[in-house]
Parts: sequence; C-alpha cells; structure tokens
Amino acid sequence: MAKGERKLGEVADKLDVLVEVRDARAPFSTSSPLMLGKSGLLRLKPVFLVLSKRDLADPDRTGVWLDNLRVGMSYTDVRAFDLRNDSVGSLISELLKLRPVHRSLRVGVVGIPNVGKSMFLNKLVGRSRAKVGGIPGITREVGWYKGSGFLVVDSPGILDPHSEPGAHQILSWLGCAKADVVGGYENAAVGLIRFLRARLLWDRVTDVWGGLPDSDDALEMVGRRLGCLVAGGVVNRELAARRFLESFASGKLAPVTLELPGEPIRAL
Ligand SMILES: Nc1nc2c(ncn2[C@@H]2O[C@H](COP(=O)(O)OP(=O)(O)OP(=O)(O)O)[C@@H](O)[C@H]2O)c(=O)[nH]1
Ligand SMILES: [Mg+2]
Repeated sequence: MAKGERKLGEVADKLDVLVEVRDARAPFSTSSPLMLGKSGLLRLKPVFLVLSKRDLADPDRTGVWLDNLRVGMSYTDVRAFDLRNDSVGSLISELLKLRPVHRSLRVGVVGIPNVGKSMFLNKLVGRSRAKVGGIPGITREVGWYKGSGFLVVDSPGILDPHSEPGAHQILSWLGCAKADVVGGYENAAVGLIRFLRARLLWDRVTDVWGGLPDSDDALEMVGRRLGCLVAGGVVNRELAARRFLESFASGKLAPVTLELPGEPIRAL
C-alpha cells in the first residue's frame, strides 16, 4: 500500500482533477486519508466525490448524506451511484468542463481499498479495462487508461496505517479491510452483530431470513441459518462468521447504511 501511495504522489502533479470514491454505507469511515490535512489532495485539486454501492445503502440515508456533503465548497460535486447499473455520463460531462484547451483532461481515482475505484474507472472509459474484485487489494499499481477526451489513473486502495484498530474493524465489515488482520473473522462478525443490534438495524438485516430466533449468541443462530455445521450438528463459528461477513459486505442481506452525518461508527 505504501508503494501505491508513493507512486500516486509521483503522478499527482500531472492530474487536473480527482475523483474520491467512498462507500455509501459508511461515507465518513471510508473517506480517503490522502484527502485530509494541510497537505491533503483536497486542498490542491478540484475533487469530485462519488458514493459507490448506492444499491447496498439505505436510500433515505443516502439522501441525507448527499445533502450534508454538498454543503460547503470542499467538493466540486457529490454523486451516488450503483456502479453496476447506473450511467456516469452526466458526471463525465461535468469533469470535461475542466479539460484544458490543448490536451486531454487527466483524472485520478483515489480511495481506500475495495470501495469500487476500478469499477468506476471502467464506467468512465466505457470498457472493463481495470481489474475489479470483491476483496481489498485487487489493484496493485498506479495505471493510466484512455477515455474519450480524458486520461484516467487507477490507484491501489490506500488505508491510513495510523488509524486505530477499531476503524479497521469497521472497514472489515464493509469488505474494505481484511478480517484476518483485525483479530479474525469471528471477532469481526461478533462486533458487527453487536453494532447492528445497538443501532436497531439487526431486524432489518436478518429480515431476508425471515428473522432469527432471539438468542444471546446470535452468531450461533446465523451459523445454523447458513448451514455452517460440523459433525454432531455443532456450528463452525469461524465459517459462520466468514459467510456472514461476506453476505453483509456484498449486499446479500438488506440495504443498510451504518452511519449518519455527525454520528460516525464506533466499534462497540
Ligand atoms: N453492488 C455493488 N457492488 C459494487 C459497486 N461498486 C463496486 N462494487 C463491487 O465492489 C468490489 C470492489 O470493486 P473494485 O472496483 O475492485 O474496488 P477498488 O476500490 O478498485 O478495490 P482495490 O483495487 O482493491 O483498492 C467488487 O466486487 C465490485 O463488483 C456498486 O456500486 N454496487
Ligand atoms: Mg482497484
């Protein structure tokens, strides 16, 4: 990741505009560390903000976030997309207004791992050029791609190495950090269940299963529901945790937004 950050730094001067991608389910926690601070990119370039995975987020809360993030002059524009299905044509038109007269516009796409940077880039250039994947760390190199009237740079997801472990755990729930480096799958899954219960989102998330029987050990119930059993009908907790986290991160459960403006997530 550090190598990616250095390489992005090397091309940053050549860029005219940046697009920061965040996950619409947690727009605060998935913000890029590169944007912040006195030397942050947000102070140096025009930046468009894209909230990805709109289809996996609560639509009302996405509306609240868009209103909130559009206030102030930090970002040139803020949009939310389902990058699997939505067109990004109107955003391309907005970007091209910044095109210098004698050459192509140079656009950089930045964000933390697994938020959808490469998927967004493929939408921009109109073809599946950059590799996309469901686990963090898919893009390894800074690479240029050609679009109509612009060049665009994809970059590896960059996390803040100094952020507290709780922040990494939250990112593991969204698939942006690997659960095995934050104390394991079981730890991450139990943390997510506790969080969803505390924020009254648990019933909504488990609604696809017709609800779950009330139990102090919700991971056990999830494991039974997902069929993660070993000999003797005992739940394999590690497998249950893994499957639950995968289902949650990929949106197989209900659309849910974990945080609201002014109410950032805290691992409980
Ligand atoms: N449902 C849904 N899935 C999305 C959306 N955008 C991206 N994804 C999925 O999210 C995963 C990550 O997408 P990538 O484009 O590889 O993410 P990235 O930010 O380039 O990730 P790294 O290269 O690892 O930093 C993939 O499984 C995509 O299919 C979206 O708007 N909706
Ligand atoms: Mg990528």
